[in-house]
Amino acid sequence: MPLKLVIGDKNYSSWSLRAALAMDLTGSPYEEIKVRLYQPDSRSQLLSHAPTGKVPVLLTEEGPVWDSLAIAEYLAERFPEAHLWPRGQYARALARSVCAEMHSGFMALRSHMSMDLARDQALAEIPAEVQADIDRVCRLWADCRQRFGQDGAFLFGHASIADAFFAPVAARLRSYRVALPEAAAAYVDTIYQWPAFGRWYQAALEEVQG
Ligand SMILES: N[C@@H](CCC(=O)N[C@@H](CS)C(=O)NCC(=O)O)C(=O)O
Repeated sequence: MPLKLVIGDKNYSSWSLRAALAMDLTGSPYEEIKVRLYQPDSRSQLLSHAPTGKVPVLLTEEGPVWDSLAIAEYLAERFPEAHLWPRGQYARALARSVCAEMHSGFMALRSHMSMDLARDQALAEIPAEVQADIDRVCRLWADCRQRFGQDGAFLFGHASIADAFFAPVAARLRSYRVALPEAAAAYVDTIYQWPAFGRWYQAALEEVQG
């Protein structure tokens, strides 16, 4: 039985995108089950897959795994040869630190600039707390790239779970037309050139166009 990934709307569900990118990094085929969010039956459909009633959920032979971070860790363990985390103990620890920071932080950025891949419009004004989150993201990206990015254009050189976690942020910065330092703008380009992201992005645009 292939793994099944339960996701939400591709245009809006940033946590689903993270899990899908991590899944893609494994190179293993999987089945996608999409639950449209914000519909009258969304809640009951979501609850049929996992007790949290949220996406993403990974359906394994042994049962569901929910929450993007747990899914990423499960995939990294199940497909060790795919190196979903970077090589090197400290590189992995730093990658886990920035993923955890993303998972539990950047509240202002997340609430004022919710993911909307089809959007191409700046906010009228960027609140100070959002700008602080943006500045932190740019610093964090620069630090990872400077320390571990020599072998490629991703945060730790090759694409890893850290890029899966920050791809939705890159997408927000582009779709809300945020002015960025050169290195951060280059990283946003890297994400848009990532084939797995590109496929999700195209599907999101088609989803919104109906
Ligand atoms: N911490 C969770 C967050 C999951 C989450 O909030 N998912 C949203 C969509 S991106 C959701 O399922 N919303 C539906 C709802 O709350 O009813 C994770 O990392 O997977």
